[in-house]
Amino acid sequence: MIKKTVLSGVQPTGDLHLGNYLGAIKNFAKMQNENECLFCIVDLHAITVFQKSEELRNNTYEVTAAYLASGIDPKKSVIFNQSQVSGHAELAWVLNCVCRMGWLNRMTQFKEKSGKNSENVSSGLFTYPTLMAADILLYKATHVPVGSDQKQHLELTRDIAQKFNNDYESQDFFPLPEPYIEKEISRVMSLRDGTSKMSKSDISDYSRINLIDDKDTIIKKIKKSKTADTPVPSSIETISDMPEVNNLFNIFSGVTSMSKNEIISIYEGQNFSNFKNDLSDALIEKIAPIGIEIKKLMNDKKYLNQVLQEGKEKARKKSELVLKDVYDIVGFVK
Ligand code: AQP
Repeated sequence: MIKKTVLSGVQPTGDLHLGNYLGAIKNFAKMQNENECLFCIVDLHAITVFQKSEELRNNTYEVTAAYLASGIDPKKSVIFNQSQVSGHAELAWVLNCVCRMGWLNRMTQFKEKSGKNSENVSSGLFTYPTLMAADILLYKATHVPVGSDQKQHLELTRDIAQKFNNDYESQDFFPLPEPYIEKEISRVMSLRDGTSKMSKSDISDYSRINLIDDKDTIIKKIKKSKTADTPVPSSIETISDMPEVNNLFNIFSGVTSMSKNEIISIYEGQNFSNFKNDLSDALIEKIAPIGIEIKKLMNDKKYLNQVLQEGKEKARKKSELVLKDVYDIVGFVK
């Protein structure tokens, strides 16, 4: 059986949260046994919005530690930071020349992140999706585990790959990568507003569960999370119309193996406090050990550096072969 090549990345832009874990990282560890996996810390993406250098460095170590603490094994998967493999930036330039302005203009994440300020954000934020396409195509990755917010960028990656193959008459040179998106929990929402994505950059720490939150903090945040004045509803349909409640049900289901119907059958008709107590317990069981391990690893920079160093060597080796072929196809003289 031919192994799939899996690639994904997380930006070192702050403390990782439950959305990053359930939407993406949790799936990384599951995929590493049967596939060839590369997981990067996408520091080049992080600087599309200004980062203080000391914080960027620290966050890069923290994402590395979070990968390891979530079960990614550096013996099975390649873990590296993007800036250390120059092929990402080099291929991104070639793909910038393949990608059309009109395609980038349609990207909703750019519109959301730039808001009314689009004249004043970095041009890197605008071309972010072509760098993401380069991350994936540099390894000819076939599968990309991401949260649903990245689906549009994945579709663009496929369009760019297809156009490169057509323009340069190199049929099937780049495979068209498939997104791997968990259906049930592909978009974890804010604990304060069930219509906004849980996000590192939300100014309220009460909007998210961070992977490094301790037991008491998790309990406090779930206690304060928005629900309803009514008892727990008895049908999925009613819950679907209540964004914050629906989100807590999705989270409950994501950290246990219970379906939403099973959870409803336990709590229907009760007030929300029992539900919240049990949700906190489930989160503490799943998330707190990861947080403890992240903190332990953060005190062992020597080991984190060693993991990144070894990952860099492996990623460079693999990427150089693809980049060399790209340069040949494009017609760059060696
Ligand atoms: N709320 C979420 N629900 C499900 N998946 C999510 N992801 C992020 N937020 C959620 C997935 O996590 C992976 C890494 O994301 P990222 O850190 O590279 O960038 P992001 O999507 O921009 O995450 P944030 O937290 O919202 O960061 P800021 O606030 O800095 O923009 C991706 O696979 C993403 O889908």
